[in-house]
Amino acid sequence: MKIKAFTSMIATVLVTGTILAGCGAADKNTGVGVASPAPDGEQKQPTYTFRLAESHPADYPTTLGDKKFAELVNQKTNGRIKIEVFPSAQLGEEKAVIEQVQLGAIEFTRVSTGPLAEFNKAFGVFSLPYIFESEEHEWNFLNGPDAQKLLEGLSDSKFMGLSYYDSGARSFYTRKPVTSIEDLKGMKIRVIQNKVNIDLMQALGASATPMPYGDVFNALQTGVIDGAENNWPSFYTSKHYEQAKNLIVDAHQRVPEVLMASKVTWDKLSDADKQAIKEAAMESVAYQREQWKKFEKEAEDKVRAAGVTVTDISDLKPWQEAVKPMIEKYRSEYKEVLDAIENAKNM
Ligand code: GTR
Repeated sequence: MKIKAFTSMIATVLVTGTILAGCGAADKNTGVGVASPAPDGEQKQPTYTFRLAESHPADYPTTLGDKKFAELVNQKTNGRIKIEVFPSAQLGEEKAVIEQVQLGAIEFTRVSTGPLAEFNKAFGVFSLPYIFESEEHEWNFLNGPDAQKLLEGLSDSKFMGLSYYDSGARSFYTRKPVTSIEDLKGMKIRVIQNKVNIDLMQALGASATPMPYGDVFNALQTGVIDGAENNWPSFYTSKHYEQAKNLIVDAHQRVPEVLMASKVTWDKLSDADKQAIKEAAMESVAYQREQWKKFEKEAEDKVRAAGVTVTDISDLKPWQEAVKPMIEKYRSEYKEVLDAIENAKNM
């Protein structure tokens, strides 16, 4: 009797193991599990383990946002959906990750709207310079219906846009001092690869050198580039400030981050699970923004304490004038969104 029970237990384990192994193999690329039959013959709700790719270190504000999101998803699905956050570009550089997400090989990611613009042109609008006056202006827009529409439009590119995260403002940092727009002329500046950034550098008289984020430190060290641009937290955690010790705070772009899922993964989920994930993403935003505020200041203090020369610009006009023609060039393409951004100024 005992032996029989033991044998049937082994059989159950083997069968279950085979089902799980089988579905693991079949769905390896999407990580989507398959409902395993409950003992009474009813279908149990499926359990999933998904991966979320993040390029920043484990304690960076976007990563903390990702983790909060994962925690909320887990809570809302009673532990059925587990999202493992892989920080520090363990799953690849941003562009490669976005391609993998498009294919469904990686299920979730947090990326900048900078590289995303190469996959969904509408997101190029965020790379246009000086279109937001402040954090408040940017978030008035991001919390409004037009920014939401942009997220929804990601489904045309095989993504499911879930929420925006804060990314502050980007400014230039260089090996040699830059104190005015003239000093930038002829300099090789690393940019996130997208069409708008290339035009932006041209408008400022610099030469755009697109390359992955992870290559920038070496490129600065060896002099392949003269400078780059980013926000305080990235300038600090990437250690770029050790190689480019001059920062000019022109705050040319506010390029938000996006939390998104693969459409391949998304389409396999139940409506209830989709809802739980959407809610978790939206609820994680306040936490991410709090973390951002704290760390932005901390990063600035650390960089200043390390001896970086920080130049503030008293008059942004020459910078804004220089880029006017390029903004005009894009006006018809981004008309509706640019109008909405303009309107968000006075909300
Ligand atoms: C950071 C952003 C990253 C990455 C990086 C870059 O601000 O958070 O996702 O896009 O900039 O410059 O490549």
